[in-house]
Amino acid sequence: MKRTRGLYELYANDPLAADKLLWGRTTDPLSRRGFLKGSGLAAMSAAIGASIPFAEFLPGGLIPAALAQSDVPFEIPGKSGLIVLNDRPLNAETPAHLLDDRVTPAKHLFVRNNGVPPALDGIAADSWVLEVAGESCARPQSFTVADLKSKFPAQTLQLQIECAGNGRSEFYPPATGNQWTTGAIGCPEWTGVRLVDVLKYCGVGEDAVYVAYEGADAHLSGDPSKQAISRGVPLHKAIEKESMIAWAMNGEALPPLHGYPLRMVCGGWPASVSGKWLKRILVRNKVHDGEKMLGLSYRLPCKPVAPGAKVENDNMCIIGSMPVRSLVTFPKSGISHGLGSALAVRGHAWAGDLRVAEVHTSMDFGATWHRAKLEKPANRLAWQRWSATVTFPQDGYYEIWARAVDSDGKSQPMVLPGWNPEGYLNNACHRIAVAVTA
Ligand SMILES: Nc1nc2c(c(=O)[nH]1)N[C@H]1C(S)=C(S)[C@@H](COP(=O)(O)O)O[C@H]1N2
Ligand SMILES: [Mo]
Repeated sequence: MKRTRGLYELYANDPLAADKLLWGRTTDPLSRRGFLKGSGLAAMSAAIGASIPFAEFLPGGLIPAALAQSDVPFEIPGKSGLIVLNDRPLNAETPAHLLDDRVTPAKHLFVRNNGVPPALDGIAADSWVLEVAGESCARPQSFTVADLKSKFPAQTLQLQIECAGNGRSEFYPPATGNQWTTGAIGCPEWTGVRLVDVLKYCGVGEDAVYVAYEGADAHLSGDPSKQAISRGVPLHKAIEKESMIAWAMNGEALPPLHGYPLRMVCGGWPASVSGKWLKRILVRNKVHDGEKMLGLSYRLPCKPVAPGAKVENDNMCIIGSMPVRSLVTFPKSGISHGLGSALAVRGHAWAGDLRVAEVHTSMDFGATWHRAKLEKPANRLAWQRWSATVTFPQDGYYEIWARAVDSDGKSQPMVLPGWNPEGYLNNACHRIAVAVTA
């Protein structure tokens, strides 16, 4: 079931967890005394639109009346128009028409958390320490954010990140997990240092095969011995010049939800390899075996299987580069359009480590296709803008489908790609509805 969650539902489920999620406020469950200060207080003030002089007396787990009695749809602080799929951990996706910007603004970037993010209060970028270690690291050492900025050249690149589960909601038999539709994708501009520069500085052993991350978020159970997620990439992906350790997104410090103050960004691969709240980088002498690297997580049957089949662990292969995909970001699905004029449509297309070679559109359910105009990416691993005009033969109901083809000649499937147990990599054509009026 696809559902959005409003403020009431969030608070009804677990008021103290809602407080923590929305305002970063930790509340003592017995006294209901919250500690609302710093960025948490700022977030609540911004949502209400005024400062709160007696904030220290506001009980924890209570929806501020200004929000509770408002008919304005509630928003996650810093976000606009996202659909919340889950609140613990927070997962929210972006409707396609809100991904129309060439560079995805922070307010429209999807959120995928596996655990409990570090509390916003008290994280100072200046005192944050990133450690580089692992069996195959010759000179393990630590860096502050300032060290990274002073020791290595900075670069700014536009890189797409897409959750491997994007599109999961369409698979049948269904897979458990977040029921993403099409919105777990974004392509912001990231600033930071090249991962390869930092790795070289610390010495990469000859037996190194994998580079992994650990973040500062906590496991949902609260058990400090468990990690929420700890994934990585093979050495060849880690040392690509586009793979980076970023401290800024779209020219501003990383937003707390997106990994402040440091995160990895390895564009074109499942976004789960782009570790947020980055505390440790491990140079491994074997395929990394951290949380969500093993079993069914981020793996596909090495050989295709029938829908619903049981797949043994040793027939599961780790997902690498993401498949070719596209979105129609303009117009918004469901619009009405007059028969007399051509309709301008546009969107983005991306293809993991590859380039997009062609985009085609159809307005007759895939019977005929027309090649769209396709722009070059801002840089490697950035999505590409496509645009087309569509004319309709008569009034009635139409769908516009978009289908991209990668530089190896592989096309998006029109309906669904191969089934897999966890519902990854559904890159089926995106479609929008258009009512053409006479
Ligand atoms: N530390 C940490 N890093 C993480 C995650 C997480 O839960 N914790 N989620 C991963 C997953 S599964 C995805 S899809 C992306 C989402 O990035 P975003 O929330 O910035 O859009 O972050 C990845 N990095
Ligand atoms: Mo993800």
